[in-house]
Amino acid sequence: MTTAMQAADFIALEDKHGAHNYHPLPVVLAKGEGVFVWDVAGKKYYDFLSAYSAVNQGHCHPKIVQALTAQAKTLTLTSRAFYNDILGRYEAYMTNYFGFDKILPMNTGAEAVETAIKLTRKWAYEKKGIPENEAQIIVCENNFHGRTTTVISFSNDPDARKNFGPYTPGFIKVAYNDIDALKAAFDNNANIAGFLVEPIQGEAGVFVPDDNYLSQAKALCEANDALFIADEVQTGIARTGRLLAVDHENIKPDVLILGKALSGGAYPVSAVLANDAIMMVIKPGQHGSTFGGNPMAAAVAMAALDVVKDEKLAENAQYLGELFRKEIAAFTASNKWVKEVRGKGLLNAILINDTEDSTTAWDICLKLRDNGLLAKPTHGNIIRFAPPLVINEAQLKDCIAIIKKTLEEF
Ligand code: IF1
Repeated sequence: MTTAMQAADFIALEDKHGAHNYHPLPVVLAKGEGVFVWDVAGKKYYDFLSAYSAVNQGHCHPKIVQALTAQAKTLTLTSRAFYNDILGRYEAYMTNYFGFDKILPMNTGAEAVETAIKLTRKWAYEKKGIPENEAQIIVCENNFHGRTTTVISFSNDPDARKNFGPYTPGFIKVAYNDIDALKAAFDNNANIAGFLVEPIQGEAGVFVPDDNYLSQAKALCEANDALFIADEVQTGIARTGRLLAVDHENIKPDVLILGKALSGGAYPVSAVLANDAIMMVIKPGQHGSTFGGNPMAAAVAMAALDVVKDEKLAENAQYLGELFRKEIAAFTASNKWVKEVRGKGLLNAILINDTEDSTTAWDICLKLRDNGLLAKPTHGNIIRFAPPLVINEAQLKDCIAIIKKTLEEF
């Protein structure tokens, strides 16, 4: 009789047979439901990472699982060589839901970012008249937009880019949340095609820009005939308390990038949305993907977005996010480990009172795990807190108590 495999056995398998491109928190998960996950020993945890904001609708949401399994038994993939009976419906659903003329469906967030870059460049050459191969896209310092070679070409994180060169040219970096820096970039460069920005910088450590930064940036793009490209892969789908983070400033991006919770974490689904004047520069055969817009993705994404509306996840994130920040902010006054809490909706982070290279944030996350809450540091001394948006007030208060208890005992 083989004894049940223990956590250490699963970790050993990954260590031996898997690339070491991650350093996971030592916990081995076996089940997820709503805001909870269970490890292989049956211990229950609150998931406060939500798979990097992909599981906004909660783990294994029945409506999403139902859509996934029904489609899986019917038609999983046709490729775009042929039409099928669900892609058009999905495209109509998405363009109506987000208010754009067209959607270009992809699979991962990085692929959608790459698609947005290609679209912006092609628009710049064919509509704006920028000389071919001269297009520049402005990006922000400390950005995170994915792991492909072009995307890491404009990263300033040494881990993300070192020894992956040569790098893709055509990007200008400006300080985040600095309108003067953005204006100077426009004034000092002729061939700006667009400005690619995260409405909140997630991986950098949940940096929320000043009110009106995004609307001023959008105005600068308009004044310079450049595209405002919003990467809402992490901040979108109700995470920050509105359907999109840009909705807090009531601005409409020229190009919208979605991923992660677009599928509720049940399947890789991403998308780029834009109006015809931009999207129609891409002609048949000029861009694509084997799985882009596949029937599974279409079925899952429509169910996942229904859940966002039906269960009022944005409103819930807005209300509980304010409660979370208020409680933790009050706590910082009496606890030496927490210097600051920041965020919007249920995308929050605490700044730990230690140096960037200390293991304190990691050690605190190990204690949080022992106390039944899973979270992970982003950079050095910052711990991100992002539970599924289906969390209720009682559960959130329970989690706040766990966080306070852990920090008091630390
Ligand atoms: C990792 C966090 C990082 C993203 C934004 C595009 C993508 C992401 C704003 C690419 C992906 C993931 C990637 C994952 C960790 C996680 C992450 F901030 F969300 F925690 F790294 F910044 N735009 N973010 O946040 O989407 O290709 O991954 O589907 O790579 O370690 P993807």
